[in-house]
Amino acid sequence: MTAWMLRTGQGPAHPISGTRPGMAVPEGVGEARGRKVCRVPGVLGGVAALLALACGVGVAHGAEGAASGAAGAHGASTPGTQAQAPRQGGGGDPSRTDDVAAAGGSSWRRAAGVFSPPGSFVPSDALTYDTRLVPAGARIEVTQLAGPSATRVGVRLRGLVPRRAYGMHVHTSPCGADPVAAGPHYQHRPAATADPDNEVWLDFRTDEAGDGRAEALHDWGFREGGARSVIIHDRQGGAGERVACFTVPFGPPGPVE
Ligand SMILES: [Cu+2]
Repeated sequence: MTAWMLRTGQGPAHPISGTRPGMAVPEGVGEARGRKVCRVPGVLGGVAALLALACGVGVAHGAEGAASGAAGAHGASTPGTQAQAPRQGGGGDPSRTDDVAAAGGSSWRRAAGVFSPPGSFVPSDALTYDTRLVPAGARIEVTQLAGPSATRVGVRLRGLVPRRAYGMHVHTSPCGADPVAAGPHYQHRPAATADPDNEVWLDFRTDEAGDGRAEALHDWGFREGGARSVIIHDRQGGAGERVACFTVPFGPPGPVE
């Protein structure tokens, strides 16, 4: 069973949990508390509640603390924002957490998981096909902010090989034991150019601790059900061996259905 929940994550209290009904969520809360600021491009800005959600929740890493979400779910019912009811994710992965929220014409989603090889005793939606490059226990977090006319996808990874370049894209199908199960790259214009404008490329380089992050912004949104995973590759660019996969239910523009 996958839990869909809004949770506080680590660190300071959730910025929304202290907000009374009728109060607008102040922008820049994360900044005021000295945390890393969550930057939302202007084209996606203007939805204060979502911005606060993206800043306040999105900074959490990995799937730790999944049990802390129940209490936070109520605190997040900001006016104009709706937390989504629990929804079945993929495969009954106990290490997985998913969040989803909507405000106005925008939606925000987050999925986090812990990598393990296919066929592991504990099933996972985050599969590593090469444990030298993506060790078992490495973590991934994917966020999607979908506005009416733009989509931002962000990824954070922990526990990979330090100071190494990895390639990454959004793919069309859920992950499977076979790396090819995730299908080809998602393309905005099908059968068109394979480049970062028509596809979602999330190439990144890890730091000395083996952590990495990437972000992609497009002025288009995903087709419903058309984008279902991210694949990590052994090299950057448009191709490369598939070394890991995480099933992510990317959504179309607009409010969460
Ligand atoms: Cu790919």
